[in-house]
Amino acid sequence: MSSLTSSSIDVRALREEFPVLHQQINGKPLIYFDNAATSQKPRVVIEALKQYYEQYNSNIHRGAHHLAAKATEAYEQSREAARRFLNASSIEEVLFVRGVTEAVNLVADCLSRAWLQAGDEVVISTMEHHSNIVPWQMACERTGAVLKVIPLNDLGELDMAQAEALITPRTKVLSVVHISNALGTINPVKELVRKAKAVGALTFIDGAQGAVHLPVDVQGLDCDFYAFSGHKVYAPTGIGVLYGRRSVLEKLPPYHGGGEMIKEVTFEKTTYNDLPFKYEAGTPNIADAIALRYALEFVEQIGKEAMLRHEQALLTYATDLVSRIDGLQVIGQAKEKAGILSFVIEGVHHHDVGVLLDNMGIAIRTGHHCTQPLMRYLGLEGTSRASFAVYNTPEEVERFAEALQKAVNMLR
Ligand code: C6P
Repeated sequence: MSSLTSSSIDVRALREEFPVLHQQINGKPLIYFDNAATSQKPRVVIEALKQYYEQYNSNIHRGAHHLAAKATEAYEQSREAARRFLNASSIEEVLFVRGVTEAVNLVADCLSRAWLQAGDEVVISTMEHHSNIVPWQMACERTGAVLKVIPLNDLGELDMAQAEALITPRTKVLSVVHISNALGTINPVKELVRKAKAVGALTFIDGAQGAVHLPVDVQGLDCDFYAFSGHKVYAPTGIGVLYGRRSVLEKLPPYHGGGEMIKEVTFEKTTYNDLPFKYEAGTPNIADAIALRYALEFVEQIGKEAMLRHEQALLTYATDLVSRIDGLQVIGQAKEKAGILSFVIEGVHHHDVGVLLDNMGIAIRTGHHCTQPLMRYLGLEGTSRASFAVYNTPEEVERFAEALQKAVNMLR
């Protein structure tokens, strides 16, 4: 693999859209391989933020003036873009949140007040991010429900036989990650949702990594909830989307109380607003929500399939090159994997790898990746992780593999 254009995507042209990529770090051209943590932002997104603040900054759904109307329209257009992105059937099912963490907290909190009871079971998996563990533990503590955890096989895939055994009529919630941020595994979420629905459970898919690498169709998946964070999909931080099935959201209580989420307030009683506003208390993150639309359209224009092909080609190439390094073990060898490469190297601490690569201008993430239970399960303290985005190139992968070999030589 030697050309900048490894697929139908013109990566050279695309890189021009990302100003941050064109800089030197420690005297070397930046290679940004920390995309699973957060992706860089294209000019259209940065411009959308600038335009909002320079031209029509205003609160939404409230003012009678021109700027308020313009901001409200842009905000709601973004909701429509998110609806299309997830193929939800209606904008009433599309809630703006800060990100996946807030989405899981919202759902777990509401379900703990209106769905879960003592003795019920919540099924998650061993590869969950802390965001999809801790809110459920809190919900279980509050209700007396019990957390059950699907184990993995040696490749870092969900053990589907065990999943089958764990999903029983006691299961009231199944909450699993679409793509593991630590292993890269793409989970068979449709099959899991089908199993959970067959026993009457509600289903939540953590799409923090899934939404950027895979086409998502919430109607096809038939899940009750699906969440993603904007900042991993080329949008700003502080904005994300929670899809919720309308019939479920209608029955659940609100999460936060305050302005916007009400129809009428008296000191005796409050009636709640219609969906989606029932779940959007207070002045929302207007600017970042508006910019989200430009990021989603940017992704749609390139095409998720083309992006996935490009990122998987980089993954295959990188896996091949780094596997030649003596003592390197790839962590997560699932048959279905997205552009995330976790590895450990015998006799070398992952933190030192990160520091030396940074000295050579290469940004990766090292540590437990907010998946401490997974690391414990694997008997690891942490890994080094390179994660790819649409603007990364085979040439960067080659430089990364060379730099990694150099780092290992220095550390041994
Ligand atoms: N993972 C990573 O480097 P927030 O922070 O709310 O945007 O997303 C949380 C989250 C939930 N689930 C998965 C699968 C994730 O990957 C993340 C965020 C980053 O892997 C930061 S820890």
